Amino acid sequence: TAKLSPEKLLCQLRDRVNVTMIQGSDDLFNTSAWQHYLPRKSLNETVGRLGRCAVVSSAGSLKSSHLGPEIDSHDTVLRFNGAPTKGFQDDVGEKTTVRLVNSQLVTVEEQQFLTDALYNTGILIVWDPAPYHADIHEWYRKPDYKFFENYKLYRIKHPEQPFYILNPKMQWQLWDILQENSLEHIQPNPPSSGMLGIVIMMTLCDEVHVYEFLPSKRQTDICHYYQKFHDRACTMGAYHPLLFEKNLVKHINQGTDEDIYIRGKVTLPGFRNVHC
Ligand code: NCC
Repeated sequence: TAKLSPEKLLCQLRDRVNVTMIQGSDDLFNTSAWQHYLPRKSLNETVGRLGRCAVVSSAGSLKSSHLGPEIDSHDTVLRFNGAPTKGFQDDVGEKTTVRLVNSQLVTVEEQQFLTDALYNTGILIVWDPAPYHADIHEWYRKPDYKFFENYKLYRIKHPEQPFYILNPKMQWQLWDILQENSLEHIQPNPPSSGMLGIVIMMTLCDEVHVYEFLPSKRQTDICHYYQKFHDRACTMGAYHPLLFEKNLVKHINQGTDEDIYIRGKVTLPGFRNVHC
């Protein structure tokens, strides 16, 4: 269904999606108050150049996958939102280098973001569903969730842990490419954390392996590997354009169909290994 060749699509992603974190020099964040809270080092300075990276979706199909050792063999592992490792090491591994969380998780009291020790490992990145191509002023005034206060509270509690705010322009640059490469009209909601995490890692790593974003033979209606909750929309999408994201990732996969079927595994090049 995609309109561009895989090679051209990779070039579009590399050249049009700017993965940046909010910095103390950005408009509205260049106040002494904000500069005090934002990490002093850039994400690039913090992580350096990454080699083999794993992105672990939260899908129920990770259950009984025994992918843990394979996932942990990567230099860097990205996980999402409240996805745990404790008690699930055999299927998802135990290494967490980066955790990408949405602004709802950071904001909503019941999620216990400020108190659950799960979040105290690795580098944190939070993103918020900003209005379509909103400038930073509009977004700052009207974030989808008012996560700024909890961001600051977390930073006070854990000043040494790197914690970044994803620049919201990225999600719509990526959405535009998803839309251009789909025959259908896509709902104007931002890509899922999963898709954002994949592209973030493509900017940082030499090679990216993604687990159970494209479902394997273990595909199930169980939403998460760590919960009993059933909902097909978790895999197919409702709010997020998940189906379109998955079609695009399938199109640029450099691994085999067998790897998808057996391991739920996709292989993607880091952007520094994409030559246009
Ligand atoms: O469920 P969620 O996502 O945290 O999952 C992380 C990413 O894994 C991929 N996934 C997940 C389940 C599944 N069966 N198949 C998958 O492919 C997706 O790429 C997904 O992005 C999110 O994207 O941030 C999301 O967050 C949850 C929820 O807010 C958090 O888990 C915090 O509790 C959303 N669920 C609800 O709001 C009820 C979900 O829609 C999207």
